Amino acid sequence: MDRRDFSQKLSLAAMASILGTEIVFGNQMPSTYLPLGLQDSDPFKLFKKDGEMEVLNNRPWNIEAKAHLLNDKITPNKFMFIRNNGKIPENIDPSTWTLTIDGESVNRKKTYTLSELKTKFPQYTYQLTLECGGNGRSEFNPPAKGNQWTVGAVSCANWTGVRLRDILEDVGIKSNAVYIGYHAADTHLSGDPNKEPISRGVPISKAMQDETLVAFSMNGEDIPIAHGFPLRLVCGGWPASTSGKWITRLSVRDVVHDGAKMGGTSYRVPCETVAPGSKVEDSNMCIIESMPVKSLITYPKSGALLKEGKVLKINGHAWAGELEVSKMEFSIDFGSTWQHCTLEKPTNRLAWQHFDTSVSFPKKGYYEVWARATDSNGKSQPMVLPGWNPKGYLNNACHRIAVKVV
Ligand SMILES: Nc1nc2c(c(=O)[nH]1)N[C@H]1C(S)=C(S)[C@@H](COP(=O)(O)O)O[C@H]1N2
Ligand SMILES: [Mo]
Repeated sequence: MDRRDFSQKLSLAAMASILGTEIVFGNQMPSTYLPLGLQDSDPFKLFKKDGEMEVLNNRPWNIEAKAHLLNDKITPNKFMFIRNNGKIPENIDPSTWTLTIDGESVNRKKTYTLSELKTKFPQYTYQLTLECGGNGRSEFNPPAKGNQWTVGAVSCANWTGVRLRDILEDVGIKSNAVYIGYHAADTHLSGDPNKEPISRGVPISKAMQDETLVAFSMNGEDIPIAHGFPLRLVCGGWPASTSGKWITRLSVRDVVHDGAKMGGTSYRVPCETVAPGSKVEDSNMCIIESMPVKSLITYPKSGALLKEGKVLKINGHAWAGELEVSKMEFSIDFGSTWQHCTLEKPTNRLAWQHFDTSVSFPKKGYYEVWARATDSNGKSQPMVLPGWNPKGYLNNACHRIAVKVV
């Protein structure tokens, strides 16, 4: 999308809100004109994103990748989706940034500066898959409200930081700890300083895993602003909403954390399958934990043309939440028969795995290549939409690309 498309998607009111003031004479402004004062808000420049990324929403910023943009084994910033619930904090000063550990289940609350965190604890780097719980939402029917993610709300970057476990052990936590909840510096869209846009967390068992990091760098550099600079929680394999950005406080709770977007239909799905469109009792909703098995063909782009008699090399990634992917297959006959792909081991636990293969086609014509991953418990991706849920989470249906043999 170029700047012209971007300006066409913005209403006068939206432009005024970004500028922070009314555009006097705005009704005289040509409809496709982008005011100079807004040019810094060009999200591609602002966040250093590739021009092919898709802006789903500008208030708050939500930007997704396309399948073919995710071809790198390690996702670079320019292709990393952005999912914000509120306004990105402004005027971040890392030299005064602190992280406080508090809550019912700490012995004593403790505050660390950024440099204390960096020097006091050993540092680790892991490649971690972060997928938004709502990735794939656009396919549900009846449709679910929210960003209409297609397939691109997933990333797998290298994250460097300290283990949350090491921090919690340094603070001292009580045996009644059940959950941790994050609090962050982003602000609510309403402007109400007493409201948090999001405050989620994970059970203490996930918090204590080796790979659960309080991270300060991504792909060897400071975390980009949009992705949580200067400090973020990273809980690979779980809905990325648990990976709090811009964190200032972590509460060790003696109950399941009850922060913003922990209840209702937020990041929760019916505990048992329900008919599409059903109303579900609050008590029958369960918090999403490990993400389901999924895969993405990142090469070639859907719509590829191939000369008759040639083989098509395809490749992509597969991931399975807390589990490993144990098998990767493809089909060219709409799922009637499946053939194996070559599948690599993950770099570390919770990193996506790469697959590739060569596909032969019997004759000229239109085909679809469908990809299906199976996790280490033997569960495979569904060929069509999985269970409907009110907010459209957890769509792990097989990814498919169109191919024409000419
Ligand atoms: N503080 C804060 N952390 C947050 C969010 C947010 O809005 N504010 N969004 C969450 C959600 S829903 C997702 S999917 C991931 C997105 O991470 P990314 O923008 O770095 O890709 O961040 C999570 N952490
Ligand atoms: Mo998300």
